Amino acid sequence: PSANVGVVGLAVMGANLARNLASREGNRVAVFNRSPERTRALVEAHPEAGFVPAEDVAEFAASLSRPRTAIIMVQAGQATDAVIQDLASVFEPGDIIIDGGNAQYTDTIRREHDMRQRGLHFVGAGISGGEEGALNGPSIMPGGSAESYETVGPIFESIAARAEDGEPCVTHVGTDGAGHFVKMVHNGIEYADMQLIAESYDLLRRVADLSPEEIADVFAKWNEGELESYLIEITAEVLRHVDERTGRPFVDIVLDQAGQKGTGNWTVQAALGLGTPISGIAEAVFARGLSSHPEQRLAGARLEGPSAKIDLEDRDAFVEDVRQALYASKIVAYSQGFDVIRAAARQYGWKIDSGAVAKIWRAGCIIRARFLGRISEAYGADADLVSLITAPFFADATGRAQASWRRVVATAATSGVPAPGFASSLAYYDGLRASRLPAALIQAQRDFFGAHTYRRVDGPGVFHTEWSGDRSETRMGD
Ligand code: NBP
Repeated sequence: PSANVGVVGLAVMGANLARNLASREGNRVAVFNRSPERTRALVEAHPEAGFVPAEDVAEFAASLSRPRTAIIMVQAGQATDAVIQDLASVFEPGDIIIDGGNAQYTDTIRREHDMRQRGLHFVGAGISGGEEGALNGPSIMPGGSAESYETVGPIFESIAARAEDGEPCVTHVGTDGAGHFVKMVHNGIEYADMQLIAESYDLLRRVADLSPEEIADVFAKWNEGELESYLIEITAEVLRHVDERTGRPFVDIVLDQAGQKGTGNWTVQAALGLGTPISGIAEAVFARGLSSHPEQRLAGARLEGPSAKIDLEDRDAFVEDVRQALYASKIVAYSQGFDVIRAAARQYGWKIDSGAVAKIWRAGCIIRARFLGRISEAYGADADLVSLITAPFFADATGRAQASWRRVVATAATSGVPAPGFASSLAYYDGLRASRLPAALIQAQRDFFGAHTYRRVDGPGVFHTEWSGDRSETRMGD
């Protein structure tokens, strides 16, 4: 056996990851793919990589030194299960199977359990950064046993993206499904981030009457400040791009229906199950949904509303308000994202270091952003932080932004431009702030129609009022 790590599944992601691995000192990479043509093509195209190719799974196993370590990069779902079973049939106790695909974390929990029964280590590793990241350095979110991380950690560190301070963007997230859960939430936050940027663009275009090119300049400028991030950067590039065929702004010739592959949806479903409000992410998923129902939108075009154009007294001030609204709403989205990670950690017994997660998102992944360093610091200062927004740095930032944020949400409403991300994030912020919520009324209604009982503000106990009788109160318990 001559290879220290192997890759199974050599489509674009697997091939790039294998090349990345092979380019790092100390790695010798075995490669295997169901259709052997793909393996041959990769080996032929990249003689410099020194790949050790295998035509079947037995040959692949024989080419790996022990403990065998193989990264699966095949289609999520059944294909992944099939490959895991194939590997498990030729691997021996102590060997490590890594799934680098976009698996559902519940599948990862099941697979880890199955493999553990067979004496094998199973690592569900979220890998972010797309094709480019796989080749040049992704952000990696592995979940699995601490023992397997001793072998897997150095391999991942060798290929991961590096943050500005040189730290590799990988950390042992937790056991079994923890890595894939965190990767899923990463994608959910990505949905929210993109939605907020899109709302900013829409308001600047339709309310402030700026051209795509002018808005590109605005985003490029924003990218020099606290909003500095990959997504803001590419937004400026997209907005500046002109369609070759028509000479029109590219953004105007793209059909306005945003697709989705499911990770945003999964994040919201998981949050619903865990009872964690991640309204910013949910609005982003729903907004893509709304965009993709042309028949409803065609019918809806008849509905009345104001014209988006309003007389702005000070356009620059409005642009700055939008920037502040974007920043504050983004803080809410990340805060909610970390809430759902922490709720899942409690549910599944994962010991997840939120600060370490924020750190590994600083480079290599789609949501890489300057302010992740601040998130990491906030959790570093207080590992039990109950809500990221309440950390001094973020409480201060949202506090400074809130007046702008309110003006933007109000302007969006009066001008008829939808801003569900901004509006719902602000409502969440005000919900957190409220000293008293109308939940009291809801609980009273629940007691009225369903005898669901209530607690009182003035002492212990659980009570029920005889709503259909004499309205006397009975103490039902403690
Ligand atoms: P695909 O998701 O398109 O899968 C193609 C690979 O799966 C090929 O190697 C194919 O083998 C193999 N495969 C299939 Br399909 N069914 C199989 C089976 N039953 N047994 C064995 N192999 C099977 O590849 P990809 O786009 O490179 O993505 C790989 C993984 O990475 C996926 O889980 C995807 O969700 C994830 N991904 C992540 C990112 C990111 O940004 N992190 C981006 C893109 C993809 P064949 O050659 O024999 O058909």
